[in-house]
Amino acid sequence: MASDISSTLAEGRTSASSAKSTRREAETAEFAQAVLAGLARRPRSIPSRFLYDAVGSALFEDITRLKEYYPTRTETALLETYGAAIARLAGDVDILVEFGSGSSRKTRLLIDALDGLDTYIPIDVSESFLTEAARRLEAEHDGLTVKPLVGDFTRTRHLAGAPRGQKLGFFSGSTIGNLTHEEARDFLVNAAHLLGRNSAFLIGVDLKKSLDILLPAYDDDDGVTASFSLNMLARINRELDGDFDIGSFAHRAVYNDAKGRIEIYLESLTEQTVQVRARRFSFDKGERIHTENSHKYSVPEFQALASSSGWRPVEAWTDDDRLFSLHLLRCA
Ligand code: SAH
Ligand code: AVI
Repeated sequence: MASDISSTLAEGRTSASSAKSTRREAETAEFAQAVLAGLARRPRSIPSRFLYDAVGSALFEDITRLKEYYPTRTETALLETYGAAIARLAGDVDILVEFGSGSSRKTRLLIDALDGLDTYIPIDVSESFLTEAARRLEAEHDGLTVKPLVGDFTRTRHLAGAPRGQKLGFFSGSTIGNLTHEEARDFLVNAAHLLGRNSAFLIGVDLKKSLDILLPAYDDDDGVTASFSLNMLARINRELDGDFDIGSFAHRAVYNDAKGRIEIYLESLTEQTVQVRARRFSFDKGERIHTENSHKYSVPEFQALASSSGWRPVEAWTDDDRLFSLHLLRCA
């Protein structure tokens, strides 16, 4: 009997670890495809989700603690102040689904405010970070089932293993701002299908503001954001047999007023040739790779986007300095 159980457990472990290595291989293949295509096109660009391997996720956590980076502490304060009101307006919730959950630190405030929550489904592309955050959260909350889903939230078409029940979506940190308006609309339309009829959705959205506040948040004095950006090149070296000289690229953050977004680039400081998976890419001095956008919205701008994407705005909360907003939406 004991050996039956242990062999079943061992088989379970084997299939779980082989699923994990298949997933890793698929992620590396996608990364390779995105990098090789992105370095060959003009302007050069690599999608921002590839910033988040284990190193990138840890660096992002460091960013959230910077004095210059106001979004995390402001959103946390909004959740502390309005958590009870959010829970009341959200109504009965059985399942909380979080997109780009990261450390799930802010989620604790929402979980504590929601009565009778049964299941938490965090979705994130950064596998080891997600697994560890989910394990910690489950250990802290008796009776809460945590079902982490590894993957790209823009391409999640069903919630594998989710029980039936009323869902609340949570998309914190203004990660929606990392999507273009078109991508954000597609994401919201898909989320409406995923979360289902009459579901609610709580989304943290960074507000438009003065460049005195905005620019340092994306280019801090200690160079943590620069390390986060440059990790894209370090990851290429680690995973794709690249030979980027990290010191000969610089992090650049600029505000594009017409598009209402911070744009982040890696700029070559010299004329140089780089090799990735045996393909050569030449850079002129000053040539850039676009790695990230971070769109900023006024409250009416975001409400208009949500309304055109299958969601009805219910309430929006902002801090007194109007740095950040939290939007509660209902599936239309
Ligand atoms: N919500 C957290 C983390 C924000 S950082 C907070 O507010 O602090 C953005 C998170 O989204 C990271 O954990 C990153 O791994 C994840 N992420 C970014 N793009 C993603 C994508 N396309 N699919 C799934 N996860 C993604
Ligand atoms: C996760 N995301 C919302 C962050 C942002 O503010 O756009 C990522 C980030 N990039 C540099 N600093 C923070």
